[in-house]
Amino acid sequence: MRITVLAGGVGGSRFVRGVREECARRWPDPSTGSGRRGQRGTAASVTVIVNTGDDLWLAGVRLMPDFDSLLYSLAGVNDTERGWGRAGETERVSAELREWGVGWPWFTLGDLDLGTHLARTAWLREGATPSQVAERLQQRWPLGVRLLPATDTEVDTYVQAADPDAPGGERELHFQEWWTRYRAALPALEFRQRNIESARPAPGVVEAIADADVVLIAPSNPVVSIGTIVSVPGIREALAETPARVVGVSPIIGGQVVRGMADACLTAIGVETDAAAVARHYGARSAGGLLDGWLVDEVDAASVAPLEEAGLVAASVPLWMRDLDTSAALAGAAIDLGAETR
Ligand code: FO1
Repeated sequence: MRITVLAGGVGGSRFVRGVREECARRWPDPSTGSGRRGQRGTAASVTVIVNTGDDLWLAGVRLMPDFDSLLYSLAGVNDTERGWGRAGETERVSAELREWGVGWPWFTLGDLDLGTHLARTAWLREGATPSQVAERLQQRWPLGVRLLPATDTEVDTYVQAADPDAPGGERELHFQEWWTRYRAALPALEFRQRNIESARPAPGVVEAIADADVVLIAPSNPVVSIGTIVSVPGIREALAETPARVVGVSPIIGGQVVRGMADACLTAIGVETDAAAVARHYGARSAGGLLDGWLVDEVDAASVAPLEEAGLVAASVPLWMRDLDTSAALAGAAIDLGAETR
């Protein structure tokens, strides 16, 4: 079984942990038994195409927040409370940087996390591509899945936002500033990924989509996470052409975002914060869109019938990923919906 997942950071990490667990239960790898941290191996192969639109240069180092969230979470070294960064983190270097006026005072670079950014930046400076760096970072922990940055081109997302204090009433700021400094409170007018027109899928991305048995779209931000991945020229085309079924999971439950700022992003592009509206935004593959199947929460069960009329195979299941079991059950439902749409 070959499963390819399109994912962003925090929601993506929980979902991918569920996919890994469900694969280990359904298709155990008889040769591995119980690995480090009790992680079981699987005979299935799972590839995750990771959003790179949240990436940035800060204080001289390259940050890849969604990649790192997946890396730390799958390795079991993540801060589960905050949802990003390393467990047991300290912030001594960040405090020094603040004293020097380097970086952003509202943006914390943890000491352990900075080790990752320094290693990544050193390898980039030596000439490695982001996907080669990603491969090296994954050698440290047995993740049980392969993480691929969507593109090696820097496609950092900038937000055109309304700001009454700015000349002309609006200004452009990096997505991370818009989110971590203003908590999305400056109304977003537009999201722009730099260099996106000239970006190319990273090595292995198109193949992972073309050769998959099922492609899953994680319950990640439809605009700045999944939207960025499918805006890389060549990825949408690969999704259109793959013989695999493409199944998405709604990041919206009962008209609310599960976490993050997807509601502010959806509003900016004129899409309602609603599970069915996100499905219609992605569109049915039969009508030139991305999806064959779509999972909504049980509270959104009323949208299943209209979505099926719009050409999707839809189902309602519990979407809250409270723990590994509920994440694995959700992943299993998505895999099953992929088989059903065949
Ligand atoms: N999120 C915050 O809310 N505040 C921070 O200071 C912060 C620092 C940070 C450093 C490294 C990293 O990889 C992620 C970090 N995040 C922080 C999370 C990040 O801003 C976002 O939640 C994601 O990019 C959105 O998916």
